[in-house]
Amino acid sequence: MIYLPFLNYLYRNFTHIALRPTTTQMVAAIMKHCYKRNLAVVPQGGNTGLVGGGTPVFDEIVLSTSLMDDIINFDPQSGILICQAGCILKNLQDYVGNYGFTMPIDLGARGSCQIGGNLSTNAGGIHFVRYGPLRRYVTGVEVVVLSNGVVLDMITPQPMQDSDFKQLFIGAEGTLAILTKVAIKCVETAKCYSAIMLGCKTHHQVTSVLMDARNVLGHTVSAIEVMDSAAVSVVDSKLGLKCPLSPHPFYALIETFSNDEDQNIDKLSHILSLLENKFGSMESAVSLNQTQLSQLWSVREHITEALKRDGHVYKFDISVPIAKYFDLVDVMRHEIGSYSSTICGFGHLADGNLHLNITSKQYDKLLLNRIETILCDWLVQNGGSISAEHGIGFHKAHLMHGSKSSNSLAMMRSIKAHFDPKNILNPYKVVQV
Ligand code: FAD
Ligand code: 2HG
Ligand code: ZN
Repeated sequence: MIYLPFLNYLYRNFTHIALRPTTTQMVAAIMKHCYKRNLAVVPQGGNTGLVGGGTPVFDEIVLSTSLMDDIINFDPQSGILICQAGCILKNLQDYVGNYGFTMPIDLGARGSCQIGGNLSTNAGGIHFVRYGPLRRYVTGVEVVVLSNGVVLDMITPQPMQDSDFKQLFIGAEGTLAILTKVAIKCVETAKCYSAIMLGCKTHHQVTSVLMDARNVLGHTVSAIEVMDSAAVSVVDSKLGLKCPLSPHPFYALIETFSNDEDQNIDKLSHILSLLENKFGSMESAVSLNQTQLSQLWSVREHITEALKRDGHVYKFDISVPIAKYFDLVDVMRHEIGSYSSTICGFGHLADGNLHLNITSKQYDKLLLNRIETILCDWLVQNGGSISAEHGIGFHKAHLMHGSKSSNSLAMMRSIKAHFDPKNILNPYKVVQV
């Protein structure tokens, strides 16, 4: 019996069988067998997903792509990378980096998550503000194994215009097919990366940072991240990592990359002076080299890990109007502050993507119900969606009706029934059939 890490309070989360094929043909053979015998399968990449999409709920077989990690081809002229779905993102970043290219996605789980998992969740990440959705870079191509074992090879030597239906499988969270190979257009690497961290006192200051950063940096902006003091404190208390700035209610982190380091620093300093003209002096720290850049990112990138050590984590990844970015965090503190340990907000401000995390000593079903009710009411009243970048998986499936019309849900179910008529591919996830 193989035990799988993560999320073990909510469902069984172990499997009797985990299979680790190395080729598309092996995946096809497994799916043919499972289709014949009505055996349910969970596709699993790096298992870093945060909505319970890649873990079994009852007795599903885990099909892991962790041994499907061959880089098949990289063309430095087109920037197109073709690889198996189990390649770890960081390995791909390093590989194409040798040719002066970068992957059009980056996220904290880069050292474990796989490109197949990134595409299946259509992951966002810290550079979304710069590159936009990952699906945009998938060049008309991939190999997909359907639930009955049929292989669809949509990898062509030259990228085609969108004449196929590959986009259906991107963001499908393993419910329609298993991605076995992908082809992605990489982007050219800029030479210099710089960042500034700013201590902010109010919500209004935080949103002003966003506007000024966008105006000054234009297309050279690569990240606009924020976190509140509760997020920073938990990283300090659980991991001993200190924030470079003194305590503030909020912190903003702006990153830029271009080919001119002096210009980067000048622009970051200009943002600071614009803000200081409006709000008076602000505490800040600017990175002048790679080590300092990593230090500025360190607290932000360790929040997820720190929260895991703070008890049971109720994790919400929502899209909200930017003007109300932190409002829901305040509402939660007011409504359930005395029943929880930590309530914090952080995330990708420029994308209106808030990570609301709440912890309590142990899993409490009543508390979860209360949080979900407050959250859904707030989203209805203020506009927003229950999922921004992590997907729906198992955790959010019962909340889908709040964000999608019944017609949309019916259409999703009929697409699912078409590709997976026996409902053996990642059942219980995304849409309830
Ligand atoms: P898994 O967790 O293994 O699976 C995720 C889903 O994809 C499951 O539904 C699974 O069934 C399906 N799947 C996996 N591989 C395949 C395949 N080959 N074919 C079909 N289906 C498949 N997400 C963001 O969007 N932005 C972030 O900034 C971000 N930061 C993170 C930081 C940390 C520290 C952590 C732990 C997670 C973060 N995530 C973030 C969550 C994110 O979804 C994942 O890290 C990543 O995209 C999932 O990849 P994975 O290989 O681990 O997939
Ligand atoms: C991030 O942006 C990830 O760091 C994880 O999306 C967010 O843990 C979370 O809630
Ligand atoms: Zn995120």
